[in-house]
Amino acid sequence: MRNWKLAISSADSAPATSPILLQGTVCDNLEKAASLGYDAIEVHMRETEPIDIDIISEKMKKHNVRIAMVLTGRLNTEAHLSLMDDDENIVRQAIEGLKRYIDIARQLDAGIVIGWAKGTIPPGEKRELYMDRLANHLRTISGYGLKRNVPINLEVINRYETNVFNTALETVGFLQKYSLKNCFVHLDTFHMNIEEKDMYDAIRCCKGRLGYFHVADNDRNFVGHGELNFERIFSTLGEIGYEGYISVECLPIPDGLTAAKNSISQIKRIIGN
Ligand code: LER
Ligand code: MN
Repeated sequence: MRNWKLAISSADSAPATSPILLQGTVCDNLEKAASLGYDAIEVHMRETEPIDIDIISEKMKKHNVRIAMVLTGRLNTEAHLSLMDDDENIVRQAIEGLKRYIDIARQLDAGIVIGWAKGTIPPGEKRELYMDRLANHLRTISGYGLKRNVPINLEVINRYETNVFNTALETVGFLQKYSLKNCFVHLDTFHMNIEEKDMYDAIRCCKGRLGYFHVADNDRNFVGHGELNFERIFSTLGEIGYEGYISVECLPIPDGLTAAKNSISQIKRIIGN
């Protein structure tokens, strides 16, 4: 199969209920990821966090490991900002925050992921109005990213966490309808297992638009723990010519290190590198 690069989720710290496997400084997590055989980390962080690009770049070079994505969820969970909010001031701050994430990602040669920071549609409200608003703001952000060579990946997340972009088809349809450039679909097998009628067709419908791929088993434990058919999942990714990262984002059960080791050994067994 393809020679995909493998990434692993990381943050400075995270509760045990979050699908974060490495905890510590970016430098420490880069080193840990490399020693576990991963090619990259994805970093969950705040856009206001100071980072020392020179030291991080040196670490990346030394261990031949990269930063795949900067994740923006904390803009919503901690700062309560989102792109679909009714309050223009909140939206303005959300856009500024996302631009700051793009500035960080540019320096790290990474992309960004937007999941919860897009926000949700309040119950009973007119959906189209909010989707138009979201598209409008994503156009601003993706244009800012395009000038800086930073792609924007929209994560498809299950209905219990959000009410926008729950399926691959919905997300592809949105990108097509609004002709958004520099925006890609980000799938996650945990969410797909909840929402998609057929996971393989869901991957197929993202052909040419898939920018990032999270893996966890059906119970969000490490790859190989549950019932998902990763042979078929990876072969479908190959079929559509996906060339991005495969990133392990699963629960740290029994602990982060064991889940990281188990996942990578299963993935390498299947993809054969
Ligand atoms: C983030 O990548 C994700 O998948 C969400 O469910 C937040 O945990
Ligand atoms: Mn995910």
